[in-house]
Amino acid sequence: MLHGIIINMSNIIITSGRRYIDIDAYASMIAYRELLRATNDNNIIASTTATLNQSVPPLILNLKYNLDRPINNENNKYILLDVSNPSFFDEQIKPNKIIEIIDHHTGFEQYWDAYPNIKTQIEFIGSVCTLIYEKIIQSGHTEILDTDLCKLLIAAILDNTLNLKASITTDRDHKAYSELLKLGNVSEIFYKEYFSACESEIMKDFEKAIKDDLKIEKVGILPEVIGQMIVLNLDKFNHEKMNEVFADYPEWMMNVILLEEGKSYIYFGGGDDVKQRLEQLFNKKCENDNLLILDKFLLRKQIMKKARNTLSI
Ligand SMILES: [Mn+2]
Repeated sequence: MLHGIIINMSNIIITSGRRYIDIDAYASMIAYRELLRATNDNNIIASTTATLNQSVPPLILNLKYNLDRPINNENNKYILLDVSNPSFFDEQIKPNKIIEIIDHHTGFEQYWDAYPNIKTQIEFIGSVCTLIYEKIIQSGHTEILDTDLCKLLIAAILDNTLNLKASITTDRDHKAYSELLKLGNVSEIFYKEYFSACESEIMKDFEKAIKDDLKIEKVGILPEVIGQMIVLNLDKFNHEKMNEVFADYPEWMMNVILLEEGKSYIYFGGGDDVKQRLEQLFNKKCENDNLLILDKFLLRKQIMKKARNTLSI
């Protein structure tokens, strides 16, 4: 008898992207770990070597579920979530030890077709957490969906679909969201709590948050410098500080997405010329000399795409 000695057991490491990961990666890694622990005898670990970004505020870190420490072992097998582009994999992974990939970023489906031994699910959907939720339901292990695990999954769906208002949001995301609210007995205003917590993190260093995320690129008739910030509403937004960040740029715009209203507030600088160009691009009159409001929000990448397409006409 070999009591206490574990034979033929692997560590299965659930991980995600490198450098920075968001709430979708964080929550899906934890929830998938809980599912595999309920269905599998291996040692299941959810770990990252990346930094958690502002979408994982203390509100989330204080829930009862957390990530594990990375374990280095030759026999580790790896599952990758929320990433399928091999250039972005967590640095701890060994490429020949990958057993499964689940992602919602498209583009690498064919690449993975060449590796039939790796189980791959890549679907264009709002959040990887929606896919994990569906796996939990299909497995019949709904008992693992307690309030805290539901909150993790809900927060990820809210973040990745921008309060379920982004165009990438599917019916499956809506379904997962509403069922998770019920299963976890989570309040319908949890979205406010979650987004406010993220905003508080951003507002700790408002200027840095804008500067670190600037796109400086000449696209069509857009100003060359474009910032973006996603907030619940304008309550904590500091217009003075925003103007300071852009003071040195002759032309700029800042896409402030208001999740509650579902609108983009496009602040800009650069005078009448920029004003006219933006009015032309969006086919909409400005509110005043520094603001244009879009009734349905657009992400910066969508605005840049629109400007590129307009250019080619
Ligand atoms: Mn994601």
